[in-house]
Amino acid sequence: MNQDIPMLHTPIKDLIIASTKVAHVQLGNSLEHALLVLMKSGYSAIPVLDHQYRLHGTISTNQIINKTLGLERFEFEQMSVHTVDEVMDTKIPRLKDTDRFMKALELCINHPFVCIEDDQQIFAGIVTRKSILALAYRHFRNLPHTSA
Ligand code: 4BW
Repeated sequence: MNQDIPMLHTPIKDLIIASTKVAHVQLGNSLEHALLVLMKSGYSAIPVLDHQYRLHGTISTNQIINKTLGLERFEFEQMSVHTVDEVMDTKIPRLKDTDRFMKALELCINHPFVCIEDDQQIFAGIVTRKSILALAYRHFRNLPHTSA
């Protein structure tokens, strides 16, 4: 039955935001630097890469702020002491651009974006919930109307 739905055959390649356009931080960067990148890019979470562009995890504003939470105040000075390696989320879903669209669709239920990597674990970009929803919307909009 799935064979009848053209949307499901969309190559993941067609949905990728290329790595060059994705804001990211590197292993070893301070939390202060990561927060700056997050605030300047406007995104709430971004990938963490190493110098070879391999994907290690993602980091969010929330994780950084939580790390600075003291008993009675935010200890913002901690942001220059700690690095992204200490707080990043390493248990993240990953896709290859050869994976099926259904896999991306399923992962985007619980993740606002999913990172794409190649066979050498080199980061290739992201697929966002927005691009998946836009594709689904175009598909449903073009379906013939049924009378109620
Ligand atoms: O700066 C922004 N520009 C645009 N065009 N849209 C934005 C921006 N910031 C937020 N948005 C919108 C998008 O619709 O708000 C949604 C939630 O953003 P988020 O999660 O919580 O920062 C955005 O939805 P989306 O495009 O489906 O993106 C889902 C998530 O993917 C974002 C962010 O964590 C990540 N992301 C998207 N584009 C990115 C990126 N991370 C780094 N670089 C990019 N270019």
